[in-house]
Amino acid sequence: MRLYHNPASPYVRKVMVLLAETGQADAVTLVPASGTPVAPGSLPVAQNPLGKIPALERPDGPALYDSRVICRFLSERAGGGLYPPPPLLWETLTLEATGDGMMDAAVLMVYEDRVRPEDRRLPEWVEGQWSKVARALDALEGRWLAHLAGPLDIGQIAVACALGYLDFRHGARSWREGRPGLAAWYARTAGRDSFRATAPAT
Ligand code: 99T
Repeated sequence: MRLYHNPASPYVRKVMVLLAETGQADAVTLVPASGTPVAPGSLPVAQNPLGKIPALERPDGPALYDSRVICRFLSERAGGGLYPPPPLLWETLTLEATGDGMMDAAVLMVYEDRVRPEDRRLPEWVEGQWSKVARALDALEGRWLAHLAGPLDIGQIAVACALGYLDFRHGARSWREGRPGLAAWYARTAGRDSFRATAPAT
């Protein structure tokens, strides 16, 4: 299988962590890809009409895209494990959506800086994106720590990749302040081999 990949992408990192955690790292060849909505560059537009990474080419079916789909496919391929049965599944998928949504907002903030000319940027819009991240961080600290303390699942992987991305691109926002439980959980999780091996270079 071929995985369209960029080490800066937290969505790609979800897939890479899952591959490592399920012993499938050797099952994929990485294909470097980069670009933005205004300059798609080497993004896999033929494999994913949305022009986003990750995308996964497989020998026996059409390419898969969106980290949620790819992660679920690869987890099934390895015999499951990172998706508990219902009813805990619904909580786990909601946690994954929380991590992914934090990434979405954080990536839009980066694109605003990288893609939009300075005189056309809207600071309120950027702060609105950060408000989403901040509310999600507060929810994680306030109501998700018990779930985070349980066995590793796809929700935890998504949240840890989102927090790693905040450190990588938004370090000045100091997300740990006032969130000691989340910070401690992240320190433990980021120490796993799968996260250490996939950390974006700063
Ligand atoms: O939006 C684009 O045109 C290109 N962007 C991407 O491919 C980003 C890379 S993160 N990926 C996604 O937005 C995937 C989202 C999807 N829902 C999923 O796979 O879960 C780049 C971050 C950076 O460079 O800082």
